[in-house]
Amino acid sequence: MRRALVTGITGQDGCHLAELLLSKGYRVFGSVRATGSRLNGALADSVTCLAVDYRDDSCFLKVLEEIRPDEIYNLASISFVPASWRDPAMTAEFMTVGLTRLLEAVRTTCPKTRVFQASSSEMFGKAKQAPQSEATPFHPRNPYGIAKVYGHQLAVNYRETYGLFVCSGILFNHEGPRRRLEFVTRKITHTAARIRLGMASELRLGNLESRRDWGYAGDFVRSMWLMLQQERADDFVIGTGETHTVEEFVRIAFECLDLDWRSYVVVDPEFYRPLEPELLVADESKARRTLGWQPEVGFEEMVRMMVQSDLALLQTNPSQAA
Ligand code: GDR
Repeated sequence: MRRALVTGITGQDGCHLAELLLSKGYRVFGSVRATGSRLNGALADSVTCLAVDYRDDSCFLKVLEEIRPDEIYNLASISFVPASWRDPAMTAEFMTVGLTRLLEAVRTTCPKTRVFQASSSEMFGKAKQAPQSEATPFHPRNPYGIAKVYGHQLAVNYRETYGLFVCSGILFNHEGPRRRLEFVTRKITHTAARIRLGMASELRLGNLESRRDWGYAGDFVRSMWLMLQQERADDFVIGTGETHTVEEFVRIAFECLDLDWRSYVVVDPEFYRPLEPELLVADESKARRTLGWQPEVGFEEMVRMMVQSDLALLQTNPSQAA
């Protein structure tokens, strides 16, 4: 039985990936912060969770010696971009030192283990060209993007220096019903559902003109697995190649609920960002060509899925209304 370790297993991608790996017959281990969250529901019974303190030099050594994984998916990260400005030092420590300890442990304990590193389109930031491919230079615009560049380059260096099988997926935005409420997509679908049910009266948002290349998280974790099944380790941009504005997302979400968004949306400067990236849009042609990967869930289908899921969640469990 193949064994996989997923760091950040309690996040959106961690849950999707654990389900995919279990469906393929893997034994799945997940690392969680010592004092952090736990898995709920069906996954809690099928995944073995191990507490890892990233501040401890030998944290991954013990875990890797114990479980000897065939594959490691490093998804643990700060994920909310504005939070990286609130605590840039912690962002740097967690995202760069944590990965360094992981790769050192792989190098010394199980150098044949294959590693996936979750890189981000935020690394492109003030990109000089659109769409962005694996060859586009990085120009991050926040501590999150800077830390992701460090991680990305470190992964490339462990591959080139030590011959480790390390792949980076340069992931554009990916969403779904498991997205946390602070991200704009889930904030929209959850609040729209609350408005429909009479639990809220308005939706306060920042820049409605912001554009993103939004894909479905379930599609993205498939690309992670595919990368680790190739003969050669490499880096791949993963996205849909299409962009939409926040306003388009809002309009479709409210239409799903027979509501006119203009009656409920309030633009609030509190949610504006001081610096936005330039137009971020994926050139994912290498992933399509080499991995045979393509997104299966389209933009509108994903918005509808998220709205329906929030409506059902709030109807069965109104305590989720806050
Ligand atoms: P992002 O996602 O920063 O792109 O990072 P987010 O959903 O937070 O923002 C997307 C865009 O929406 C605009 N926006 C708002 N955003 C939030 N959160 N709240 C609002 O009220 C709001 N109003 C408008 C933002 O300005 C922005 O332009 C995500 C994360 O998953 C990262 O971890 C990942 O690396 C990148 O995607 C790729």
